[in-house]
Amino acid sequence: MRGEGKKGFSTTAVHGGEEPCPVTGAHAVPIYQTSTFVLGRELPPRYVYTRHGNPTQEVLEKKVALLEGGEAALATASGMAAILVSLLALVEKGRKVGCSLAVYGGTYALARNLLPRLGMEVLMFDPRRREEVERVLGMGAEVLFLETPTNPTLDLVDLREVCGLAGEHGAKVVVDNTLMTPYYQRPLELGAEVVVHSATKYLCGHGDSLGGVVVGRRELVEEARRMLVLTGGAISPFNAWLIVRGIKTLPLRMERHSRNALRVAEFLSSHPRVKRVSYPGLPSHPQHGLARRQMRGFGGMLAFELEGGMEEAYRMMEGLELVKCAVSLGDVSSLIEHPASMTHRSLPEEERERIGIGEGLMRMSVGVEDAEDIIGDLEKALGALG
Ligand code: LCS
Repeated sequence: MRGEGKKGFSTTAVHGGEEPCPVTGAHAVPIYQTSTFVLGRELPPRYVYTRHGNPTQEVLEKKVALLEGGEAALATASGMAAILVSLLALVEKGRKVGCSLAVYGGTYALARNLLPRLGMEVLMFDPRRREEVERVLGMGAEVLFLETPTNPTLDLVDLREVCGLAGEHGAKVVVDNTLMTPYYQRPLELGAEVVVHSATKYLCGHGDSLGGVVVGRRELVEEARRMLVLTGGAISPFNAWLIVRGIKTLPLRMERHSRNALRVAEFLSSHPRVKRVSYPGLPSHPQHGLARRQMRGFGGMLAFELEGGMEEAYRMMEGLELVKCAVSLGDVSSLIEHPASMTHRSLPEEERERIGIGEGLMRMSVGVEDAEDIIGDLEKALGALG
């Protein structure tokens, strides 16, 4: 990860894309909380209007581009905006795009309901199965969109294999790297064309702002920027600043999230009320070998299944005190949710079942609290199920 003349990841997380303010010498990044910029004779002007670009947004863009190892990046108002403009930049009207079934429910709904209205032909597929990847490529998909690990089931997609197959067909792969972050996984190095993020999650890290990022080659990012200017998904300078601040501690937080998640996964695996635990860091995960090759750590997300279905899932969540029932993830606080009725309710039941989202499945974003306290809370709530 350390190239000629390049700094290490943690140094880049703290300093990348930043320089002292040339006017005041301020060391911390200034928040340019302005919608517009006074114009002179300079053509083209450096900044015009915050929907087109803003110096605080630019720091976030440069930092994430460096961390992902991409040429350029675009900051957006949310992860959904990042996904939309990256696909608008890559897929022409009438062309085909393959979208993984195993993605965040909002992404699924975007692919099913909005992209076809914009003239794209969407082919849903399961990227964990080689024959399905070959099927959609054979049908003419020019772009494949996927997440790994998948949300909420924490299955993995072999990025080298899928990007290799796509390359043989002249197709490009867009990877949503929200769950792992560039600290643990760098898809561009494995052959992806574009990386997108919901920066709302681990990049921000504190659950207090929405944001997104698109990373890739400069021309592609500039085309995504043109799409963003037209669709209006600019990030507010204050949210960009919160995410810049969050990224400074990304390596520290990811290590703690990961360590805590492994302990929680081990605890849940040994609990009699729990049928199955999915965490890439557990040797029992069917793709643990791939996880070790493809990722530098295992992250803070896990999924587990209760014997008693939805009723038991809700009873368990009601018994928790420290761990909060909420959607979203990547927060310093531990969060838990029920995908079938919350994040993934937009999927038809048969598609939910196909990708492993049963009525008893719970998704947990393990926070950075003391592991003993998180486990104590889970133990009490599971114990109360009787
Ligand atoms: N990609 C992934 C992997 C996500 O988990 C989410 C949101 C998005 C993109 C969209 O990002 P946003 O626009 O919200 O910044 N995931 C959520 C979740 O799991 N629960 O609530 C939101």
